[in-house]
Amino acid sequence: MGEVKLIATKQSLYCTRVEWALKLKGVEYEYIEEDLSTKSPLLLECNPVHKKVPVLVHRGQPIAESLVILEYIEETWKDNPLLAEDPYQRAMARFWAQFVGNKCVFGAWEAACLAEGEEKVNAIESAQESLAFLEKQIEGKMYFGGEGIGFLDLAAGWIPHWLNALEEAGGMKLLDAEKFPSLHEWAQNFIQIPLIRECIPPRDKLLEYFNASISYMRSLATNQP
Ligand SMILES: N[C@@H](CCC(=O)N[C@@H](CS)C(=O)NCC(=O)O)C(=O)O
Repeated sequence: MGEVKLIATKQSLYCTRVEWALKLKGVEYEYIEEDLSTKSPLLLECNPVHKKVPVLVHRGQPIAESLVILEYIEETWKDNPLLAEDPYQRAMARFWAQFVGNKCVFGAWEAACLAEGEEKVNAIESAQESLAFLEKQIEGKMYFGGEGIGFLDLAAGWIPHWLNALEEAGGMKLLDAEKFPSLHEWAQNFIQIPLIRECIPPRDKLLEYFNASISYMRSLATNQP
């Protein structure tokens, strides 16, 4: 299928979901670590619109945006399908994957960045409302994809590792095992899978990154006129 390159950073949940997909499909690829503090000419050339990682380059053609890349991988390498045959189920997997990015990731980030207070309590409540929707999706199932890891599992795969570190850095608990028993169990199982574990960044590095980012965001809020 030709040459595959992944421009990425190790700590990015968006990049890791792409690495997971490539590994699940058994696709060989060259990993190119990007330094986001000094973006490389390669990244700027491959993703001039957003200037973000991940970018997958297949046979010299760049593809950006992690969910778009997942779909490309799914359409290009047919082994170990990530999406069901049924169009409705495919549509639902895409819908919830977008929801994870738009509501769950951003909701958790917003709650983490707020210092203690009423606003933080409200943000935590709102982020948990989003997680409650995911809880409904995973109830009674081993994976969001059913019997095996699917599209939505990869999109939600940041929960066990990234969210866990973000909770510590942000001084909050979102994935409460009692409130979200099925999601909690899925997270515990998902992160134990060797192929999944293989790609995750060290927790201490993630925590360091979150602590620094949260301190910065809180300092901006404090210094607002
Ligand atoms: N919606 C994008 C988000 C990608 C993203 O936010 N990447 C971050 C790293 S986690 C990035 O490249 N940030 C650099 C920047 O914002 O300048 C996706 O799903 O791929």
